[in-house]
Amino acid sequence: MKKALISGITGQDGAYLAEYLINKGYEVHGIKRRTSRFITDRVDHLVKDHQEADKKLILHYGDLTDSLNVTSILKKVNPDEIYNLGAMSHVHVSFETPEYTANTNAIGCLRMLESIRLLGMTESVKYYQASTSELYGDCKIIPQKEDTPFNPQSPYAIAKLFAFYSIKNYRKSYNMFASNGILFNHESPHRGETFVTKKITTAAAKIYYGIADTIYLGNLDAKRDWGHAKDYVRGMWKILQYKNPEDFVLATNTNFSIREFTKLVFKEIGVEIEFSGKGVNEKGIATKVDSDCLIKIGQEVVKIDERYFRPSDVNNLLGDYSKAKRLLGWEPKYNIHSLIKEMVNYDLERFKP
Ligand code: NAP
Ligand code: F7E
Repeated sequence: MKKALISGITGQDGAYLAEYLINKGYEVHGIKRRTSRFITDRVDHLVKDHQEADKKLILHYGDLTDSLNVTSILKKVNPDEIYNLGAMSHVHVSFETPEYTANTNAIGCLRMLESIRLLGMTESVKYYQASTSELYGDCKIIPQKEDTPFNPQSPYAIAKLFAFYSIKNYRKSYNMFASNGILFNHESPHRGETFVTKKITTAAAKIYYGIADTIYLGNLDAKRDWGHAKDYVRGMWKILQYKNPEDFVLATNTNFSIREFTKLVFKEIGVEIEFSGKGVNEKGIATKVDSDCLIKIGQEVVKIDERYFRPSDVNNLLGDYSKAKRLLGWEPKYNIHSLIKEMVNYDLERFKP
């Protein structure tokens, strides 16, 4: 039985990947952080199904900022595949916690690579690094693919740049099977609630039931290439099954602005909204209501709060996944409409009175 080690197993991608690998017959080990409350809700169903009965999921306490801990887990588990998904993954928060972000996202990756080397595992282990479309940053070339130059715009992206090149360096210097997945934004019902898509679907459901009146957002002009996390964890696995360690873009080849995404979400709950005004005075107003919800025509359902603007933002990300399609046979199964439908239905059910 193959063994996989996932850092960040309690996060969105870690949970989907653990389920995917268990279904493929892997024994899955995950690193969870010590916290004062339980944070394993995304994997609790797997723990219940697989920890007691056949021990296909084993969780270890750990932290990517702790070298001895990383080395000790690697030694204990001796995995065939490592998926390094652990990160301080919020771009806006990284401006407030740049040192911690670099320690986790940049040096955390280096700690893993160096532990693999010192433990003599370079020949036996395959390593996946969670790289990101944020590396392209303020990029004038559209769409972006594997050879598009990087221009990172946040402490998050700069830390991920260090990790990206560390992978290339260890691959070349020590002949390690280490690959970067350059993943564009991917979402799901289990996305963290401070990311914009989940924030919007959550708010739309609350406004639908009259639990809230308005959602406050920041930059509505930014465009993102949004896919579904389920498709992307399948891509991560495929990247490690390829004959050579290489870097791959996973994306949907389409993008939408935050404003367009918001309109699509409200349309899904039967409400048309129109935007008017400029900058911090822009508002999204309900103009047509086709469902039983408590939203009224003329209601200001979207307003701007400048707290959500970033010191520097990334405005136009659009991926080109043709390399992954050609070499891995990977393509996304979800599009923006099926993604939004699933997220909205989940949140409507969650807040149903
Ligand atoms: P997420 O939901 O925020 O999950 C991040 C995971 O990392 C959580 O399990 C978190 O633990 C863990 N973590 C944070 N700091 C850590 C530390 N110091 N030591 C060990 N673990 C730590 O993120 P995600 O959306 O699943 O993303 C997974 C990875 O892909 C991340 O590396 C992210 O940067 C990258 N990525 C994401 C996207 C995307 O659109 N989702 C796109 C490109 C790349 P807690 O649960 O304890 O907080
Ligand atoms: O922001 C704008 C915001 O926080 C998207 C992470 O998974 O994907 C994610 O990073 C856009 C930005 O994701 C709000 O300014 C407007 O332009 O959902 P987000 P992100 O920054 O793209 C990449 C690929 C990763 O690697 C990261 O780990 O939406 N925006 N208003 C807002 N964003 C938030 N969060 N909240 C708002 O109110």
